[in-house]
Amino acid sequence: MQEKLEAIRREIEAGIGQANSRKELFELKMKYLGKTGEITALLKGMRDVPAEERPAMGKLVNDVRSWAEELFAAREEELKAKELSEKYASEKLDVTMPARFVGTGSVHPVTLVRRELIDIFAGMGFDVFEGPEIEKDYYNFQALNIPADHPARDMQDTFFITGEYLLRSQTSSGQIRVMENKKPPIKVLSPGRVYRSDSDATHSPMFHQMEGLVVDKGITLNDLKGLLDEFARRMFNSETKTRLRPSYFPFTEPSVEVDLSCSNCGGKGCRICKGTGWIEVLGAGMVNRRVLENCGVDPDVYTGFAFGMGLERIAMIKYGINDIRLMFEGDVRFLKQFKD
Ligand code: 2NM
Repeated sequence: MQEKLEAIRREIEAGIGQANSRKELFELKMKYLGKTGEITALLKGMRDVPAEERPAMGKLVNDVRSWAEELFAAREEELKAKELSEKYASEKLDVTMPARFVGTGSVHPVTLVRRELIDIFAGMGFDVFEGPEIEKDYYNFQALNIPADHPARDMQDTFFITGEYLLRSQTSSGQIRVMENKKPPIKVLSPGRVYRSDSDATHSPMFHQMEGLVVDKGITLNDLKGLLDEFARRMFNSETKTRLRPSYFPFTEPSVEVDLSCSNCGGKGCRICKGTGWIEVLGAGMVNRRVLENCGVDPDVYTGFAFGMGLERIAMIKYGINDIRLMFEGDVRFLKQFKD
């Protein structure tokens, strides 16, 4: 028995240094101290030892078992510390390393223009209302006094979905909804996507508009002119002038085209304004009394003005972009030139 115990001691002493992971150590421990381990077997064998020898023999085996348990526990601690320090070494972080570049993207020019316009008009007391893009013929045309034989109502110009529904060709359709639902005073701005069957360097089948509408007692064309002057100064620079030219829209009477003095050359004439010193930027006018009537607003009590502009066009003027298609192609080399 003594010899057997000595052999076990030597085996454990030799093996424990070889166990280089906690898993290997556990396996070795089980070989001696596990349920079917060699030391466990010797303890179980005590039953067959004569009673008078049992205490002395039991002590010998128990001593080896305690010795082994302590040895395994000590080695376990050693390996734990070793594994932890290896883990720390492999996860070491050099906080002085240069950071990886994170691309931040940029804001689309149309978004920049929309935000700026909303800022300017909200500062003048306008609410923002965005109507539906899929609109009824009634709101897009009929209510706006656009007659049945008007060219805009042609399938060649407007995307019809059914006989009754279409993709709105102007955001004024949403303003009709505002006038139907709210009593004046009304001061509303309607930004949004509009659709027209048209495509070349200056026209896109989908583009963005921003229309404004003011209705109250005693509103005149002079109020429109004053508002546009202020808008021009805020959007471009304090020297920017406005010029109204007579025009025609079915939904306004009188109607005007609004030119702004060229902010690029200050009105002297350049590439941007094609030498004229003026750039046509928006359409406007006094809301036609038939449109007011259609919305339940009494034209003998209330008057109003409205204006509309294309955001892509404003962006083209402001940033000197010569082809509208650049704004829909998503080419990052183009887009990243615009920053907040
Ligand atoms: C324009 C030009 C002139 C306009 C008219 C209306 C409404 F709903 F009041 F009738 N909203 N917007 C209008 C007037 C739009 O865009 C070139």
